[in-house]
Amino acid sequence: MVFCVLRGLCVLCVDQSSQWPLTTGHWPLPHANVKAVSQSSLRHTWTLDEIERIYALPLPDLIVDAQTAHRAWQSPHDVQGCALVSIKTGGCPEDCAYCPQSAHYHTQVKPERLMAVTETLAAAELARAQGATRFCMGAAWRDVPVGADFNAVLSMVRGVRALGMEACCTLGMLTETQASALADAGLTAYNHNLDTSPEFYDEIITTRTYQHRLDTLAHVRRAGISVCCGGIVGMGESRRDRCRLLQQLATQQPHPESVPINLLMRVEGTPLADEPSLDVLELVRTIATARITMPRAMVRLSAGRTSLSDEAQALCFVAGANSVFLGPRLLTAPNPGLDEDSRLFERLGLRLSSALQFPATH
Ligand code: SAM
Ligand code: DTB
Ligand code: SF4
Repeated sequence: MVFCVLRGLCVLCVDQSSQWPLTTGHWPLPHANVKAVSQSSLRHTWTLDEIERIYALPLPDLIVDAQTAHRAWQSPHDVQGCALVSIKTGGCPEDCAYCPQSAHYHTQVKPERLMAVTETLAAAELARAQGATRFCMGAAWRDVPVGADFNAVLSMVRGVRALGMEACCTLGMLTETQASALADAGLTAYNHNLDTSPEFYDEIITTRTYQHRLDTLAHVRRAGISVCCGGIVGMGESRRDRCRLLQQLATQQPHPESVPINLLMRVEGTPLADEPSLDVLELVRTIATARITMPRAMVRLSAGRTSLSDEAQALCFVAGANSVFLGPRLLTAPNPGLDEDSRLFERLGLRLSSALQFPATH
């Protein structure tokens, strides 16, 4: 076995008390060996101080550690392609300060009713043909309405699974009963973001609490659905807030299976429209720290890619991002087109993975 070349000097190897990173120096290679290591060898005890020290490493050291973790736990050249469709757009009663779909703000988004099941499944089929393995359905709801709309969502989930794709939903708050109905329909993953640190949260959202979000995540987990949970950077939060968000995620047991990192898209009409742009290297550091502290997770470079150069995106992948949304639209905001992405992946020597993260029973 090969061990970390920085042994003794490396910030991760010096923590001799932890199970993960491994106590004898971290990340034996090749990654195939390490994949067999059970969930119990991942660390869930990260302190804020530890996360801040990792985040603030000299950039080359941070990247080496993130790449080492990436190669130990992930297939280094594969990128998961997820497709996103807004099945119910706009008119949301929540006041998330970043969101163009909130009814509290005047944006270009026109509210739309729930999309038909057939239309949704046609979009999923197209996404599959374009290389996506996961289909994510987003609804601008505070919580899921019981009745016909929820039944339609269950049909969408069943239909997406029947296409051989992973199905993900993001529908707002969920009760335990709704989570188990989604699980019974075959839902692979549920996306519900913590968005930011508990301390900064009230600056961004006042209509639901951090605890509400944690409760929904617990319901998802209990139903046996995989958790997709991350946040947004660039909303005016401090570096400490970004580290606190990562601590919230990395101390969950188990870690979220997917961690979307969104770069704020400043949308006209929202309170954050004029927020100064974030130093891109802060996004890179956030991704690298997510990769190091949650090495088994898919770290998704999510919203905001249209404002990044190819070189900035390259750094994000080098820092451990291994998933993106494919196609020219996210929910309501733009995203790089398929041609642009295939040119980018070609330039970087990366490929869209055809393997499912959860191939069998989810
Ligand atoms: N209504 C559901 C909810 O809030 O959970 C699902 C949809 S919501 C749009 C999903 C996530 O998109 C949010 O939690 C946020 O992280 C991200 N998002 C929304 N608007 C964004 C923006 N302008 N820039 C970056 N990320 C954004
Ligand atoms: C996530 O974390 N990012 C995606 C997905 N989960 C649902 C959504 C990004 C939304 C960007 C703004 C928009 O398209 O309206
Ligand atoms: Fe509604 Fe979700 Fe947008 Fe918040 S992020 S306003 S909950 S659609």
